[in-house]
Amino acid sequence: MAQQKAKKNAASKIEDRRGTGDELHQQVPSQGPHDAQGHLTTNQGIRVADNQNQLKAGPRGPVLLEDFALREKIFHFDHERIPERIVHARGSAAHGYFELYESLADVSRADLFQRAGEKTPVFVRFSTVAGGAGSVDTPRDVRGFAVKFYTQEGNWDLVGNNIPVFFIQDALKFPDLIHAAKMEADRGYPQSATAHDTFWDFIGLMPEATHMIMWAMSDRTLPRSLTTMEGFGVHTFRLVNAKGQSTFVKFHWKPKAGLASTIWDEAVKIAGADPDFQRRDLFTRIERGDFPEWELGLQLFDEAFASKLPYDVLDPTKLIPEEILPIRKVGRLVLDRNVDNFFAETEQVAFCPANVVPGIDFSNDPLLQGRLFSYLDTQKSRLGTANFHQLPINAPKCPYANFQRDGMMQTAVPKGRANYEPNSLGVAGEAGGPRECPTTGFTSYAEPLADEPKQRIRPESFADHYSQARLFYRSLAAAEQAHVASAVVFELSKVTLEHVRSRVVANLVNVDPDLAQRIAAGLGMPLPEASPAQVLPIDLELSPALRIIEGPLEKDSSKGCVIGLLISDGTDAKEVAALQKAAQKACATLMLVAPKVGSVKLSDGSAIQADAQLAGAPSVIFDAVGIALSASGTQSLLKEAAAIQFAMDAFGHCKTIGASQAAQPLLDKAGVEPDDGVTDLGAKFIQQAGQRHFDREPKVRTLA
Ligand code: HDE
Repeated sequence: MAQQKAKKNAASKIEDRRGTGDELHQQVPSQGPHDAQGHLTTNQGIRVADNQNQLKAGPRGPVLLEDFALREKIFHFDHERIPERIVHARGSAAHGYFELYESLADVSRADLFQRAGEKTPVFVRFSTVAGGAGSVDTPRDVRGFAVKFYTQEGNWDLVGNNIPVFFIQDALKFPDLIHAAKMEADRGYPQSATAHDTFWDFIGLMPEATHMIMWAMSDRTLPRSLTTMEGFGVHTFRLVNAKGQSTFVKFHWKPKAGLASTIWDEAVKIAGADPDFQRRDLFTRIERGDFPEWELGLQLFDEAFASKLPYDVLDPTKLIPEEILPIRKVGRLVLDRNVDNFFAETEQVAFCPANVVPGIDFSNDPLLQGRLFSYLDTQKSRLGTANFHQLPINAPKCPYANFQRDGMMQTAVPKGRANYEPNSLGVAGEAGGPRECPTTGFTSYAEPLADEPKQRIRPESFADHYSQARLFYRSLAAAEQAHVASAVVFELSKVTLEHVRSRVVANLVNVDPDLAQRIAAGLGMPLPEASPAQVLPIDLELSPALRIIEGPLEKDSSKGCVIGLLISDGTDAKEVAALQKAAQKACATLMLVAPKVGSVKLSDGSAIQADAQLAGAPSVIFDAVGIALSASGTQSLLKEAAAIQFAMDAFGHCKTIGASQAAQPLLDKAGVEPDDGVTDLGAKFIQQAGQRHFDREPKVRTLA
């Protein structure tokens, strides 16, 4: 009786909340592997008696067609896959919240920007662009940084990247860019790599891509962790306040953990050691309570400011340096909950730049305008129905209601006769369905439009393709410039067509003749003449804020670092305990690496379990490495290539290395030379764990 009553209550609750996002969450049936009593059932709710054997005519006889449990199970399995995203297929995501520092009512009426201290739930998906869903995490590639804010006035999606500019100025060129970048049409390779003919052929013919190419060839496309990269909205957007006044805005995400990247050789080795390196890193960080955090920064400006800049703010290949327009930090984004189900959330989430809330609006950036069409369109193809907004991860968390009806996979059960508006079927106390809200609804900013002819034309203000490429390159630290030059040499060395190489280098002469010369020398080719530039580049004031190395956000603390400590039988027990304590104090994670995981006998006779086996935990997966070996431990590991490589790679990747005195022969064999980043296992080791020692780099590799 009580049970019946509870059931009835639940049913009427659902009815009361009809039309709200919450209700849709509740309507999605539980997809656990069993019913409420813990029984395994079919999708029709029929309890399954045997999940090990098909129904057969006798123990060795043929399988019977009537075995509905078998057919249902295999049928569903056969259809488990959906098309992957055409770009950004490989992604990792988490839940969290955005917390506002101060009211932004002066510039925006958006509800999430009104009350200091208020938290808005978010879902964030990071991605690579070119590779398929099963590709590796660390190719040289742009990273997507997409944030869905579930605000009280509907969903706002800020679908950005970790680079503040883009390859092209006009959305019409996007399919060409992506076709050129992805695996080549006839041969199906290379996957998730831009180092091939078709990509560079396209780039050489599209000088507008040059600024983005500088970023793509820099350390920005090799983030160490998804948590150590910036995010950018890229386009200029608008904020609109309650008085209808508009302010232009550029959105920035600044990582609290600082900026850190890998070295190319390291990224390549990580891809082999752990293809899921960044996905695992994000997941385990959140599991252990080390919640990734970014601050939301705004660059706010008006038409008058924009008109004084020597470039167009509607051109997505341009940025506004922080030194010229400071960033106002207005809130923080914290990721504190992992997904429960990768497919239901990370895979089925659908971001769309057209999802804006009242108080946030678009600009006329022609790339943004094209994006406004593309996302909904591709998602219909990917998720199979126009009702994908009903999926729990996509549904707003505020009430929503309209007269859109039916369609494939409709999960809502709208009631009543009226499915159109206006209608006059409402009875007393009931409205006959939802109605427009002229005051609180979304209204587009009433931008006055110029009286100009309809035409296909690129504005002259978009014509300078080189000045900002030069600004970026020249603003970098010397080590980063060397990385850019070497990256271009690497990529163009994979290009088999000589005219393609030559055209790219000719474009780069316009950026910086010295850079072009370094690249030409690295390729063993003569320096070509500069390609004809539509507009000759100018020297803009440099922006040191664009650097990672020696830049304002360069990671230098050990917080959040993962340190690998190589131990073996005989390792000093006190040293291990002291390092564990120091790492904990520094909010770093110390992972013990040993030849055998099960049990390592320390100097005091105690036994300890390692976290990873040496062969499966090369130093590339750690931010810094320690080598805590006894004399006998060192002797036995001198014959172990993985142990030598452990130290050699840490040195080659400019990481901090701490080592016991007894481990010296191993360091010698690995070619580790003394420098500032090579220490004993004392306090300095843990303190320096987050630092890279780029002064060392010329000793370990020839850079262009
Ligand atoms: Fe996207 N982009 N894009 N893009 N984009 C997609 O939408 C597109 C661009 C970005 O984690 C697709 O659902 C066009 C810039 C991210 O699910 C698709 C143009 C920026 C994600 C699409 C651009 C982005 C996407 C593929 C040029 C940074 C992944 C799957 C006009 C500001 C979101 C999908 C996620 C995904 C189209 C350019 C960011 C095809 C036409 C610029 C982070 O609709």
